[in-house]
Amino acid sequence: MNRLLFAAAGIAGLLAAGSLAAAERWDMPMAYADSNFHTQNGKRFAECVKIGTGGELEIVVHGGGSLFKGNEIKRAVQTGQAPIGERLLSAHQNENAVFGFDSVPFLATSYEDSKKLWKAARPVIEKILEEQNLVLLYSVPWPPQGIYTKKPLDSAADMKGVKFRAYNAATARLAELMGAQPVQIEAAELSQALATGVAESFISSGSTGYDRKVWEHLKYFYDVQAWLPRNYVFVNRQAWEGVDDTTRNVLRACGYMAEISGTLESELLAGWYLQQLAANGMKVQPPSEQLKADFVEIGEQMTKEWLEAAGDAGKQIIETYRSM
Ligand code: PCA
Repeated sequence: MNRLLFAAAGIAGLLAAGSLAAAERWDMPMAYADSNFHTQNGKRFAECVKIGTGGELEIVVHGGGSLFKGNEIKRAVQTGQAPIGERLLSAHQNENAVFGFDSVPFLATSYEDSKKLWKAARPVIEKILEEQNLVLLYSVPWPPQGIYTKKPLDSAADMKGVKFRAYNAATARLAELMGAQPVQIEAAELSQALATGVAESFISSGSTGYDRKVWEHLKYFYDVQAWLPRNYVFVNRQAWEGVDDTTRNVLRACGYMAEISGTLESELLAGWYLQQLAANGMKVQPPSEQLKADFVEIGEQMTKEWLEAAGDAGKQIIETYRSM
């Protein structure tokens, strides 16, 4: 009898422990539209983690800046208000110029080069994030960046006085160097900014133009292919240390796969997005010789400025990248 009671108590104890362990749920704020490929990739990552941990860790993705706005996400994860999140990496360029390695004009303009540049930069970025209480999991690039305008653009001089939506320090500086007026706006607010005239032009991928249906307000897309900026996914250190080794391994493995599949998808969709802009009435074209020459000049200036601001860490990234 005693033995039976003991066994029953043991089973009850195990069940209680089991149900406690299964209760882990992580909210994952993301800044971009629910339908965006980064957000969809994040959802597949969450599914992978759920399956890999047998349901012990459930990650719930909140797209479109619905839980925290884009510019709040990093802080929220650093302070543990959210255990995991995704953000545009170069958005932190103001805080540390090194975060803008992927927005140096014409440094890496293809997917192949973007992967190399990330390989060179990753250990440096990982270390900076570590000092900020964050664990880096994975990163996926946006398609190449081009210029959206209302009017035809033949040279940089045509941008004089134009209200230019910026998403990081590099895009704000680009606006300045073209004589345009930079205004920082999150992608989630872009359609409204164009509708109300707060912004009249911007640089971004075909992906964001498609997500935000910018053909309702703008007419031209110039396929400049200036750079491929990255989103990255990161975890609060205490949350990371609060789960067991097996869970951390699953997070790493799913992150690894999410980086590969997300990057492939970005590349596969890049051309399709531009076709969609054209199908919706936009003129999608390469830049004129003059515009190209102007961008090269502006790009050289921005590269010089970035190298000065990013110091030794920046130099190390570029040297490693060039040696690959
Ligand atoms: N889309 C994001 C960043 C880069 C991109 O292609 C945006 O415009 O906010």
